[in-house]
Amino acid sequence: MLLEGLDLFMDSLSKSKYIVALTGAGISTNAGIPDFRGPNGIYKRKDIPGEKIFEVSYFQQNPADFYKLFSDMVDSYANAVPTKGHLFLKKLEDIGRLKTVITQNIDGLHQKAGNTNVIEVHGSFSNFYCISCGKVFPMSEKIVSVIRKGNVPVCDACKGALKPDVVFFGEPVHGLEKALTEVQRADMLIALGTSLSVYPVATLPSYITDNTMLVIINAEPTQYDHRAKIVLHEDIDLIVERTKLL
Ligand code: CNA
Repeated sequence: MLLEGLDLFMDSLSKSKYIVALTGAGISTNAGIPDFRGPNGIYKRKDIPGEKIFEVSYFQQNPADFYKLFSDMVDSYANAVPTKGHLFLKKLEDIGRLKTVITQNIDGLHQKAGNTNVIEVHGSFSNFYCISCGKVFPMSEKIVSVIRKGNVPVCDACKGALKPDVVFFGEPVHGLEKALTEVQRADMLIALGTSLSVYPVATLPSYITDNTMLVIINAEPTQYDHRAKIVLHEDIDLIVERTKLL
């Protein structure tokens, strides 16, 4: 079954002209960044109050709680290198087939891999802003070292807490309209490493046209598996290695 799916995937890749990738935390787990909902995801940790920690209203009242959690993860974000999954998408762009990456990830690894058209619907860690006066600060070694020590980075102008420019629950996502247009232009939509359970991004696969082939590569089942032409429940890096495109 897996081999059949792989053969069809490889054959379809070579015929597609407008591939769009929709990625999630699972494409970065092999880079050492834990996902949320996978078997080793952050939500499985007993010391973390689940999704609450990523709610914007909770952050505004308790920024220290977020940074306590993030202190032991900041280096994995700052030092991460792209996985084979990221390099595969770069290769698909280089050979003219992949046009856009829509990512829920905030780790910047698609850009590090060299993809040029990346829509970061949930923002990224490349910038921080002050929740009191709005001043923007690019991610820097100074900010990383404050976070690494378990402290809250603060604004040099007003001493307000800095928040990463990452979309928390309760905040609007970025670039959704452009993402939707790209999904509707695609002749192949590949969802990689996403549980497809965080809205509104999780609605995107429902907008594919009749001419779009939906491919899902994810370790666990998703709500869209029944609508996909190809479903590969496997490690992304193992799959992309077998395509021999790398
Ligand atoms: P999720 O809900 O945690 O789902 C990840 C999915 O990937 C799970 O179904 C896993 O089974 C699967 N998975 C994990 N590793 C692999 C692998 N190597 N091969 C195949 N499948 C794998 O994450 P989503 O992205 O769907 O949820 C959206 C959230 C997660 C967004 O708000 C992100 O900002 C947030 N997030 C991002 C990162 C990151 O930037 N790397 C890390 C953690 C969470």
